[in-house]
Order: sequence, then structure tokens, then C-alpha cells
Amino acid sequence: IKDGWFREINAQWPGQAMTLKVNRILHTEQSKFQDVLVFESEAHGNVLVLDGVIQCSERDEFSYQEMIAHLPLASHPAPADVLVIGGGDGGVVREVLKHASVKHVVLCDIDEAVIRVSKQFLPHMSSLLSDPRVTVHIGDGFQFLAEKVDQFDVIITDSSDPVGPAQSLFQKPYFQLLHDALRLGGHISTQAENPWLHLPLIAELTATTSQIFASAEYAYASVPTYPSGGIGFLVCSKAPGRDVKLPLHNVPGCRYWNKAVHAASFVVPEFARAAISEG
Ligand code: AAT
Repeated sequence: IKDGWFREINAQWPGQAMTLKVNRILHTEQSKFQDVLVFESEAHGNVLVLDGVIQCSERDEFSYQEMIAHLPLASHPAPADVLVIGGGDGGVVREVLKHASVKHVVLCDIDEAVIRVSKQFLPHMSSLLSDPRVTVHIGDGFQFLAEKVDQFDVIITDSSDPVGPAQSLFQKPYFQLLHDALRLGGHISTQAENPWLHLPLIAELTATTSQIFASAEYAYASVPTYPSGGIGFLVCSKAPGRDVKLPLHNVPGCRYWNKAVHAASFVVPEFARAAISEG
């Protein structure tokens, strides 16, 4: 933070940086895994930053949280048991609980500090972490999955970027673990970066997951405070013939997701489509 502005300068998006005006700093700490910062911004509400990278802002978080949750959930006939890897702010759990068929949600974030500061400074995201249907587990997502077979209908990987503690969550062995932890007919979604910045990574992730799952599709959503203004998701199904692009039920109380947006989010610009389909 310099002269009252936060700048998201990072080697993952060289030569560009999102800049937000800071009203006041609410919290700083070096956790066991990462540098944690929460500040109140002038235009985007409270903002959570890990290792200098914006994780969410109160103004636009609904776009990301709704899309990463409802793309795999609304296209599944009746999700009951859901696992969220990462997502310690609780926003994805809040969205998962909008589905009446969901009986139990497990959240596994590596860093208790994220959960603690989110409960304090991001109540609109974290409040349902104390819901009786939710179990919070502190630990590494990769290790957590290693013992799980045939247990979940949907697994959502709401992880930070592939630098630091989330690195293993972008590699082939992780996707095999996800596949094995799913029940028959299960779905996954995972944070899959921005086509303007990370097209080779997206093409590689799509190719890898296509080998493991019956289908793997890339979707995109607009999120102003993420690098280059948006973020993508990989949505994969274990069910042969299931089309994750087709929502099967409605989700109440959404501000970004709707059935038309669901289907449209899988339509990507030609430069991205070409690179992804060539793997
Ligand atoms: N919904 C907010 C968006 C996030 S949060 C990412 C979370 O992943 C963090 O809480 C972090 O502690 C957690 N995490 C990182 N590595 C692991 C791991 N190995 N196991 C479990 N949890 C992990 C993502 C923002 C995307 C930013 C885009 N530039």
C-alpha cells in the first residue's frame, strides 16, 4: 500500500496491476502459510488479500462465488454431499446451501487465519460457516482428499493461484484424487484463471481433466477485482453423457447466475476456444 492505494503487483500478471483506494487497513498478519491483509476500500467494500493477491471484495464476490458453486451444482440432478477445498471466506459455502437437496457441506481450507479474519471482517460471506449442515476442516486439500473414495456428489476447488500453498491443486494427481472422491455421476468445478493471462495453463488443465473425467468444460465470469477483470472455471462430470452446460434446476437468491448465464458462460471468445480445443 502506497499513498493510500493498494496495488496488486505480481509476476503472474506482469506489467499490469489492479489498484484500489484504501480507506483503512483492518488487519495484517503473517499466518503459517501466507501474508494476510484485510482493508476497507473506497469503492469495493472490505477486501481480503493473500500474499499480495486479491481474493475477494465485498462488492463483486457474488459473481465468483455463485458461478463456481452453481455451475457444477445446478447441472447435477440432486447434489447431497458437497466438499469445498479452499474458500475459507465462506462465500462458496453460502452459495452451496442455496440448493435444497444439499444435506452436508465440508470445507477444507489450509489456513485457519483466512477463516478467522473472514468471520471478523467479511460476515456476509462467512456467516453460514456455523450452519449445522457445515463441517469446517483445517488442512491441505490434497492431503484431505487422499483418504476419500466415493463420498461426494460435488467438489468445488475455490483455491488461490498456483503459486504458494495451492500449487498442487493445479496438477494431474489432484484431479485424479477429485475423480476418485466423487460418487458415480459427480461433478467438480475449480478456479481456472483468466484466458487473457493464463491460456497455456487453461489449455493444459482442460486437456488433463478431459483424460480423467467423462467431460471437461471451461466457463468464464466477469469479476472486476480479479486480474484482467474476470476468472474462469473448469467444470467436469464423471457421468458419461451429462452436459454440465445445461442447468437442471433454478437457484433462488442469485445476483449473477441465472439459467441463461449458466449456459452462456461456456461460450468463450475465439482465441480462447481455439487454444483450449487444441489442448
Ligand atoms: N473465495 C475466495 C477466493 C479464493 S480463496 C482461496 C483459498 O484457498 C484461501 O483461503 C487459501 O487459504 C486456500 N488454499 C490455498 N492452498 C490450499 C490448499 N493446498 N488446501 C486447501 N486450501 C488452500 C481464491 C481467489 C482466486 C484469486 C484469483 N487471482
